[in-house]
Amino acid sequence: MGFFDKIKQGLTRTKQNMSTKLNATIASFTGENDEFFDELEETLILSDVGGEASMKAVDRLREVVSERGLRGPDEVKAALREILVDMLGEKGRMKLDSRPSIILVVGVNGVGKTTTIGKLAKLFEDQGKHVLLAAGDTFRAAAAEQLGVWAERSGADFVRHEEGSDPAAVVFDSIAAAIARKTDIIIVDTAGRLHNKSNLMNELNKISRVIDREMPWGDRETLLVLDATTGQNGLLQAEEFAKSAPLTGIVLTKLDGTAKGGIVFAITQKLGVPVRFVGVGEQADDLIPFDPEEFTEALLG
Ligand SMILES: Nc1nc2c(ncn2[C@@H]2O[C@H](COP(=O)(O)OP(=O)(O)OP(=O)(O)O)[C@@H](O)[C@H]2O)c(=O)[nH]1
Ligand SMILES: [Mg+2]
Repeated sequence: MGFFDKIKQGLTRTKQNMSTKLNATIASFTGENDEFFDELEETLILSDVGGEASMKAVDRLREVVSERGLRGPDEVKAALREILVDMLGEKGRMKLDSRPSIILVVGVNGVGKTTTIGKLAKLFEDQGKHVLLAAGDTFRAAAAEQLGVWAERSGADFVRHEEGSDPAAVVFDSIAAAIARKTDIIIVDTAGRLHNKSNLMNELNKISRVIDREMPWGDRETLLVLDATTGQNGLLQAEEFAKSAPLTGIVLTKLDGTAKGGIVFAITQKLGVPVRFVGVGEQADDLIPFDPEEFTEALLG
């Protein structure tokens, strides 16, 4: 199955919810009137696009409709599509050129960090890149085993320490091993939950400092994993995590299990951080590089 079909399938529930309502609203367009724009805004908000992003999109659409003198629903739909694509930002890619480069994966427990790392390892290994997985979640029993299984599946190297040990030391050893083995990309798994929140943030800070110190020349991405099924809640989590390390990208998981795909727009607006990947299932190839145009197309149909 191609990427586009995959994203379409992953978005089935969102489509049923959002596209149907959106298309119905757009079909009712008969010319500029406040009622139409209010209804459109409401439809977007109900589709989890978020108040701020919905208002922005509709305000822009008002401008475009009047500037270009748009008439039928088809023209309005094309304009809305353009605006939505625009809101999602550039297609962009992660900068992982140094050898090694490093991806730090953060997020609250259960959102899909370890699974995403497994999928990423497969994606990079399939591209001929050599990957090392660092078991930085030393808190939860069986976390390292779970990551080890993914390492084995994808053919990635794997560094772990004892349960309860210092994750920063795991990262230190992983960097040394990656340099010695000429590994291309290190991916660091982290705990989603510790005894309390400030412990977690301190731990992430410490890992971050080790990376600064050991590979100041290295390219680094910090990916925040958010579970799409939690909707707007994820935005609060993001703000917390952003304090511990500057985020460079979002991975939105479990899009296959939710009608809340519209949350992608709220996330990009609110955080100003691009969505890099979306997760659409539990299997190794259920991770899709995010493309604003494909996504919007899949959504609006
Ligand atoms: N349907 C679906 N399930 C997913 C996706 N990504 C992850 N999961 C499932 O979500 C559950 C939690 O995934 P993990 O990868 O263990 O989450 P985690 O963030 O590492 O959790 P902690 O280690 O406890 O912090 C697992 O059952 C995964 O299979 C996705 O894109 N779609
Ligand atoms: Mg995990």
